[in-house]
Amino acid sequence: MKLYGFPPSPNTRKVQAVAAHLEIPLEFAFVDLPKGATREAEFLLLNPTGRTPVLVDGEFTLWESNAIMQYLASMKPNTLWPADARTRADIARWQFWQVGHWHQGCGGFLWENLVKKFLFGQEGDAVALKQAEEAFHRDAPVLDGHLANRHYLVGDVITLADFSVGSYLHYAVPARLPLDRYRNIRSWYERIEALPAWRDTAPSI
Ligand SMILES: N[C@@H](CCC(=O)N[C@@H](CS)C(=O)NCC(=O)O)C(=O)O
Repeated sequence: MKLYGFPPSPNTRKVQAVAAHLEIPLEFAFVDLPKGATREAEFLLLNPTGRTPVLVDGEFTLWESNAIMQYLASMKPNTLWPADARTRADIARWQFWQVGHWHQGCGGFLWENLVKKFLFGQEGDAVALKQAEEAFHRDAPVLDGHLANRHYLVGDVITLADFSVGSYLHYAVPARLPLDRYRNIRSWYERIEALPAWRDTAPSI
């Protein structure tokens, strides 16, 4: 199987972390995002939405990082994505929440405070940062409250949900995520950071 991705992106890294955790070998194809490689015709044949990551498994091509994570984790029995229907629904709930809601705050901070500087040498836009801050403080209390008496998001062990929701936090400091008041989120992310699969897939920048 071949994964097309950009290692500094949280969406690529969470897929790589799942593969590493489950010891599923993946051939890696670097997609040069800063050079606009996702808009080239060859890449658009893989993913017409022009985004990474993309997994190619023989004749099957799959995009959307959370779908790729579920597909990889379906290949063998494991605790990241157990077979039980309710546990899967619970994990999927958090993965949908990540992409639909949590991303608004986290993704906004990453884009404004980090990616813009890295790609274009620009400072973050004050209005966009204000919107990201509002979204962040709307959703972070829910996550923090959920983690008050739990080590992980679903059940007692790490699952796909933790990799998806936690994926932005590697950049908490440079993206200036306002995490100060969310102690439970910070200690939960420390548990994710301690995982070999997360450490081994850390981007070099
Ligand atoms: N919901 C998608 C988001 C993918 C996405 O936004 N990927 C970004 C990198 S983080 C990308 O490839 N952007 C390329 C571009 O916008 O040109 C997923 O989870 O896979």
